[in-house]
Amino acid sequence: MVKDIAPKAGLPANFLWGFATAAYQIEGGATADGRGPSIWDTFTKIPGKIAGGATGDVACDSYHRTDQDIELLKKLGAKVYRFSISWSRVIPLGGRNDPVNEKGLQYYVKFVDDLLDAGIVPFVTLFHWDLPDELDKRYGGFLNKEEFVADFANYAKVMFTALPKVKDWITFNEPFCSAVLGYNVGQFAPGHTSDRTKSDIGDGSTEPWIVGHHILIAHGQAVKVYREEFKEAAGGQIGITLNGDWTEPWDPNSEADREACDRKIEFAISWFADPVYFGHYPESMVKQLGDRLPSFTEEESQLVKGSNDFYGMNHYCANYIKHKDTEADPLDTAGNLDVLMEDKYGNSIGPETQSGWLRPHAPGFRKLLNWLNKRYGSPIFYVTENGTSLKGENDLPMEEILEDDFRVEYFRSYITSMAEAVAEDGIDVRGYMAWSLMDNFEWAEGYETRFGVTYVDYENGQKRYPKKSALEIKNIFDQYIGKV
Ligand code: PNW
Repeated sequence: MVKDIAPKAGLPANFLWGFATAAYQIEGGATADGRGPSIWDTFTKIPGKIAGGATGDVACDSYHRTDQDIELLKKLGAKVYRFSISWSRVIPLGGRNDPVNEKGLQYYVKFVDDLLDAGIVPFVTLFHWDLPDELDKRYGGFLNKEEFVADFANYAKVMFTALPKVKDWITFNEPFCSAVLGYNVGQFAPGHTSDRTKSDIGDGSTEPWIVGHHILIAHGQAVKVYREEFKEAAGGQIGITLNGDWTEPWDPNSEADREACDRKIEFAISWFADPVYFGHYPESMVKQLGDRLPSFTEEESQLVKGSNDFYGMNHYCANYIKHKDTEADPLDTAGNLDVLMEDKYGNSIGPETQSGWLRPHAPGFRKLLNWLNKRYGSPIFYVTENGTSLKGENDLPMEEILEDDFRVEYFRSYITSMAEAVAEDGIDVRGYMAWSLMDNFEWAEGYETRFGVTYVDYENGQKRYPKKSALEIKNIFDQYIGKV
């Protein structure tokens, strides 16, 4: 008789784990010390765009509370902290001929020093969606290849120069979201869409592909600058962070649904990862999008190909995928398929959360790591985000919010799935950053959706209170670290 053997789970002794945030979501200090507006400062002021009319003007006030954030990280046992730089805090107008704001720059210099003094590794994202507003107004932001690429590369160089002690750099966070949510759905800044009831600017059938293309080239250019001028001296590494969920077929017996599962991952992840690893777009996208998908010149292809020292992986959930038999709509960005929460037999992919798109399904984490590992030739992985919201959490009294057992279970199951991928499948995952260190400005959902392991009391001076999950993560990692 064959006994069921539970998969091994374990992580290497030097595994880096900790928490992640992003500048616009936590910093506040919107006009402090000469910071200029980003497209999110502008977008949040448009009535009806953000739940509750919220903005990031104050957020968690981390601009003035770095000491509290570092104390919190120490208390939770974090070894690494992923945060992002507000480009318009450092270069208020954003461009390569615009002045650098020394005070804004010094905020990050001191923060990195303080983190290092506390024994915490700074993992720095250069761009987490907050483009300087002036660049959007001046030349159309991401849509203008020459200007955008040159300005991003200049900004990246300013940061590489100012922060020589940082060894871990992410160029862009989730370019998929900037491109699709910002230029097709219109739910994110700058709010372009073909839906004229929502905005009178944009063409959702072409702009997202152009934006994604230019972000890839800007990423490649920043990596080139880093490798030529900084990498060796810093002993550092650089990569891009991509978001993507696991997919299961709506009908497991349908070949078309199974193919659609791969196509969905290609449209979400390989859109960026194929150029970064292979220098060209996936065949499935070329086939569906035709001329609407830009193409790389030979020089651009060479610039982008091989531009990851590591793969930055943001991962939250899974979906069922159903192939569509009709011809693809020009506004489609998913791969001509339906994304569903239930399969053909009515099985749910996972329990509901506060986020309509997010249903936990932990086995998908190990499966997606394997999918990526195979396609991209066993890269080094850092999980740069993973976490969950809780249905109705914001309506509970604080004492109940602090007992977030659902989130504890989410982290336990997801971290276990990752530790199985490492111990059983030999995947080289070197770090994990939970989203998020604390409740914060959750983009279009404002402050109504909480992703933090720490409760932030927005009514009473943004005071921070660790939830149960904040303290449990350490126990979960203690169980696995050193076991491979
Ligand atoms: C990530 N979706 O974004 C971001 O990197 C974070 O800034 C954000 O707070 C976090 O996930 C939680 O939402 C996503 O609609 C936003 O599929 C939306 C989606 C996916 C990722």
